[in-house]
Amino acid sequence: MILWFATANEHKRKELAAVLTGHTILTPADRAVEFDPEETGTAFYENALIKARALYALVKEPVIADDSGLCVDALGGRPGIYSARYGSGAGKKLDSPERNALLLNELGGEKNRAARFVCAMVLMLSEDRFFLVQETLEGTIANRARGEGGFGYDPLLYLDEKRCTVAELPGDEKNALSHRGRAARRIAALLESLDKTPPEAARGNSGA
Ligand code: ITT
Repeated sequence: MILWFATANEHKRKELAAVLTGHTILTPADRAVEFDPEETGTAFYENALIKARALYALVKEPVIADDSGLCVDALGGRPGIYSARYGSGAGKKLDSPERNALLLNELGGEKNRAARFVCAMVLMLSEDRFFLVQETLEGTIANRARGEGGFGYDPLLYLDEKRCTVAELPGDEKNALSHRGRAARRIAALLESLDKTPPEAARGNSGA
């Protein structure tokens, strides 16, 4: 199936495509579709729905959207939905290493380093028909950034069971346990179950 992915983030696209094999993933940039919706929601799922609705309105084909970020308990859940914009504003835009340095600095010597990645993912099949999942990856904030893999805050989230940060994991291992990998596998299963739904049942017509 052709699935539009409402993102400008190539890392997200790679991670999603690795799970949704057998489907064609298209992003707005692939077809020069102008797409930059304002993320005005106050929760991940709201922003995921905003992105899905905005792209569906443009392409009228099935859309997936992902809103995600890092939530740090000792920072009251920040940067959370503002993860991509953390430390930015007034014409200033930080890159990932700068955001990571800022977060480490803000957290300082805090003992409670519990944190998690969150991914809200929406599959929108029509304006009124959509599915929403939200998954997490739990860890702790490392004392320093470590690892070259992944993207964003991956060098900061340390996984006890793996004894390394997410950025130190090979890509397929990240997907096997990550917030996005988990959400994408739920969407993949959903797509498969929809494929198996006979059209009569999908129309609510049992034929009786
Ligand atoms: P789109 O809105 O175009 O999808 P974006 O990068 O702006 O791209 P978000 O608004 O969802 O996406 O912001 C997510 C930010 O959270 C992202 O830029 C990273 O900084 C961080 N993030 C999300 N998933 C991550 C992951 O798997 N590993 C590391 N950081 C992640």
